[in-house]
Amino acid sequence: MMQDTIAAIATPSGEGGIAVIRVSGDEAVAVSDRLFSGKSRLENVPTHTVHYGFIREPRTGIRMEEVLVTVMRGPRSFTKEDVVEISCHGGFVSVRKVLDLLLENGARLAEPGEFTKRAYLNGRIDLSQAEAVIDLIRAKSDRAFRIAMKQSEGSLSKRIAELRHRLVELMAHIEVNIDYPEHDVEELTNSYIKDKCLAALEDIERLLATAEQGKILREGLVTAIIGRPNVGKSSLLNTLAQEDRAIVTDIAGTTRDVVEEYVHVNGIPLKLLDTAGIRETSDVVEKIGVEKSRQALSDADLILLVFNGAEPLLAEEREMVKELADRQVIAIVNKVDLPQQLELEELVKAFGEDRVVRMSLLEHEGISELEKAIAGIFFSGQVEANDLTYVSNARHIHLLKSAKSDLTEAYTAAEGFVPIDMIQIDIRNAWEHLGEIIGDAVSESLINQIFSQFCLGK
Ligand SMILES: Nc1nc2c(ncn2[C@@H]2O[C@H](COP(=O)(O)OP(=O)(O)OP(=O)(O)O)[C@@H](O)[C@H]2O)c(=O)[nH]1
Ligand SMILES: [Mg+2]
Repeated sequence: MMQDTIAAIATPSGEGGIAVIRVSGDEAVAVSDRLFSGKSRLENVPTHTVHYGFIREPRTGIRMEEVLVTVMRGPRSFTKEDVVEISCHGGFVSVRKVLDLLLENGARLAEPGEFTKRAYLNGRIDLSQAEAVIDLIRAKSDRAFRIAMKQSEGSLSKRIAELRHRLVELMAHIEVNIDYPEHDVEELTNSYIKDKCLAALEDIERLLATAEQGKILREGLVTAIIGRPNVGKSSLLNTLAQEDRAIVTDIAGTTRDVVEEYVHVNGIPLKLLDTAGIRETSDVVEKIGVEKSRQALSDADLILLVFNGAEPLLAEEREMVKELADRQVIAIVNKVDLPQQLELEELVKAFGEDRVVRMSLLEHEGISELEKAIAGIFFSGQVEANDLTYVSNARHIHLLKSAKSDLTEAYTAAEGFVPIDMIQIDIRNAWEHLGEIIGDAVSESLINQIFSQFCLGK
């Protein structure tokens, strides 16, 4: 079934300089040859070469497109099958025409993710690498991209394989002990099992510790800019976005709706939400805006709480400070270019010294201090900044947690002198759960579900 030849447009739809159609399968070269006319037939060209020519409608011989065709014979290709990539003009109609001709001449339209699925089924990449390809396509920041790239190269797979290898060794030891109790192998004491489980648990912990950061790098740290009217919230959004995204005026209550913008601070992606200033109001529109601000406030991972340094704290601001005591907050005291009236101590006491930043958005002061404070929060998880093996996929996190609980059980059992063949079962479960991350023994429906997340042509 996997032998049939598939084709799909590999580039996004719409106008572009060029568009690429990818064909993969046993017949990839033969099907392309039916349409292609150039200096030589594609079946005769060396692998990994590019050829100029035309796509012709085979029945009439009419030239449809001017193309460059790349031939990559398996197994040295993305799918390990014969692959032909046809680059043609970027207009939607011309690409579509070429694709239709391929489909009329022996290829079948690929399902979303089918190329990557073949790469997986043909053993070129494992499941976690395939999933990283999805992340690569969706990466919203340089950093997220680099992490996905690392994973697609197999950095997570390697860590998982090492872990599993050590569990196999442990299982083998236990096996020998069960089969030949008189055999003089390394004496298998409960403390030996406990040591091995503990070491594996530490590794799993370390991977799980990266999970939170990994998710943020993929999706952006949801950051709400909150404060009463006119303190400079929209000015802050514009400064961080480096463009005038939100309207700034000296009228209190300028922002009515939530304004969203993706920005990067020291490589950390933030999904910034500028909100309406929070105050009591009888204005119907503003009231809805304030409601939305409160919603953004409760959903946020990080809150940038903005104050006007030129005015003393109001009672409702004190209330807010108290309310947010157990959230991730950076207090921003804005307008330090004006004579100051705000008591800093109160904020320092509530949020801590390095979480209170004095700024003048008008004069562009304090920006690097704010960036430092944000990075401080992000990296407080103590992940080495250069260790790019992040776990960010919900499926991987779930499986790591399962393996963790299996090994914890094995450890407890060893402590309680439970018979070792019972302990063996827990260790095997952990080994299997870890295996599912890289696609060892996963069900077909799971594979289909994972690959259906891909876009067409990938
Ligand atoms: N002096 C001074 N004025 C500032 C500073 N930052 C912002 N402003 C001014 O403060 C006013 C309000 O700024 P905005 O950014 O619109 O404030 P906001 O918090 O979004 O206000 P709302 O949307 O009404 O809640 C504008 O006139 C800004 O020019 C600053 O650092 N110093
Ligand atoms: Mg505003």
